[in-house]
Amino acid sequence: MSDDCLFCSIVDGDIPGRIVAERDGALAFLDANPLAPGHTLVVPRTHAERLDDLSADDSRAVFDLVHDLVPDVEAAVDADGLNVGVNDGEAAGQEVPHVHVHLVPRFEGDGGAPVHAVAG
Ligand code: D5M
Repeated sequence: MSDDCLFCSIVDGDIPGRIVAERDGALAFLDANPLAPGHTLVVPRTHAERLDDLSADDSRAVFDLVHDLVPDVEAAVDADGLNVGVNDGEAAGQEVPHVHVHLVPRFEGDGGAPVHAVAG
């Protein structure tokens, strides 16, 4: 737990989150400002600001949960694909300094940008 960390507060149940899945080392909840229906965030339970700060166990917990959720999130909103990504560091657009993986459902013809266009 880190004081004043929004996602630690969700992990600890101090502020509400729309929880999608829970594991020992990781938690998934719906993004409060979704880019698409079903936009989900996966976070480590233990505070880590950047990917490089994650322990190997927490990294496994987070990315195993991402892997398991991909088909579930896609099916839940009948999406055609997903963008899966991390804004790692302020320069990359990270606003909440607690590692989180975005799973953003995508739909044929939705007009959104692919990840490779982000810095293009
Ligand atoms: O993304 C931070 C993401 O966190 C952004 O998509 C909004 C989301 N967010 C902000 N507050 C909340 C709460 N309270 N619940 C759920 N989701 C939230 P970043 O990659 O840091 O730019």
